[in-house]
Amino acid sequence: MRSTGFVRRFQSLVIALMVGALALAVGMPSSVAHAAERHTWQVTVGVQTANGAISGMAFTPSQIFVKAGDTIVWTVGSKEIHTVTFGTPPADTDDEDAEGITNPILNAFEELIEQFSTPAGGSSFDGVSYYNSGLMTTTPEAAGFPQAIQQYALTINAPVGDYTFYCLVHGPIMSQIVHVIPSDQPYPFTQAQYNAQAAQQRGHIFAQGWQAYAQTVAGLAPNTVSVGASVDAGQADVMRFLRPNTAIKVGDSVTFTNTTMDPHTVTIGVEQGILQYGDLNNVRQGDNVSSGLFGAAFAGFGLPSAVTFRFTQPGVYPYYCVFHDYMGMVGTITVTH
Ligand SMILES: [Cu+2]
Repeated sequence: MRSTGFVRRFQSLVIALMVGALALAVGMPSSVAHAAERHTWQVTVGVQTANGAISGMAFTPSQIFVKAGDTIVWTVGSKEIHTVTFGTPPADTDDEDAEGITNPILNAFEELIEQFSTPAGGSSFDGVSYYNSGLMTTTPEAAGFPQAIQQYALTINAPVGDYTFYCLVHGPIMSQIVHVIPSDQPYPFTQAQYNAQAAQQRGHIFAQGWQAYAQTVAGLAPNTVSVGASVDAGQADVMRFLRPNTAIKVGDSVTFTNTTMDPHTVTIGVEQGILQYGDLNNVRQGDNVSSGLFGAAFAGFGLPSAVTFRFTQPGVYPYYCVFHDYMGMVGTITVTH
């Protein structure tokens, strides 16, 4: 009896396994049917350390495989501003001269901000038209763009093929390939796998940023401040004044250098715009003085890659970057007799 019962239980187990296998086999056509189901994929735009010091110009993951009917949701992961863009933006139709902006630098800035901020293309991606999310940041108010968004979604209705999305603010160095695959092909990765890839990418960017941070500080000449630092032509950016606190004597100077691709300023006192103002050669307590936008990347506008401030009165001079103070780009010059 016992053995019969055992055999019976064993047989029912075998039957259960067979039924299970049959269910799987029967399930196969229905999993093909599942392929036509719409998936939603999550992607992060830009990465930044919690303290804002290291900012990565990257979509994570850098590649994603989708099928027609799927939706991609891009969520911004940084205080740094970015866009999700496909194709070439239309030529500027606005007349900045008519708006009274005659300075070529302000004109160019105005034009770029307009381009970044203008959403285009709607929510269905056809693979041909121009698409733009508009500006994205985790901190719209602090970044100075209250209209900026945190999420952007597109439903993919493009033919099978590869499509490169990029960030208008940071150019082609910050891009992502969206592979649209045939609907009868299996997805090569799950969302969990993409998340793991993204975490790995993020870790790599942050490590590179901190390494650039340490190397830049180690290589600084006396009374010199590095305004940011870059890795891989800006793939990772250090959003800090490097060695931000400098102590000097009255009559001494401090030189600030910007070798990165980013626009930065060194500004003391009340902000009065993004162009240079005040007497940099004779900085005194209570002065409003600024380097204005400067850096190696802006030589085309006749702007310097380094600026020098000479302090002629003792005191503590806090300074900041008008573009990136909200990320923590601030420092102090202490002047004593
Ligand atoms: Cu800055």
